[in-house]
Amino acid sequence: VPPPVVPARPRTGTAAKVERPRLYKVILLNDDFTPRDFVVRVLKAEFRMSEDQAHRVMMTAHRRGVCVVAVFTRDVAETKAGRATDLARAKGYPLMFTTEPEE
Ligand code: NFA
Repeated sequence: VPPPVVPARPRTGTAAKVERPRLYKVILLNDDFTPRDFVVRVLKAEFRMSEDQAHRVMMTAHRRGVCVVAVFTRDVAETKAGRATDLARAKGYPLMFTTEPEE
């Protein structure tokens, strides 16, 4: 009969290092056409913001050109930015959300 297979005891000092996934910012871009109320509605629907938070983010982008909406893993950031941009496109507005890596 073959000898039993005994798993090797993990060596000390070689524990696998766990790295945090890189995070991506979702960025709201200002434009001259999308109504303020619609921007607020999209922020509330796609990013689960309160009326207050959504209004502040919208006004920051309106005044400064861009505003960071939130940070997520890459997949979630790209999905949310795409869905939010698509909601606007469906109404004929040029509203745009982009993503970029942190740091
Ligand atoms: N600038 C747009 C307006 O005056 C509002 C807006 C804010 C659009 C933030 C896009 C992003 N109607």
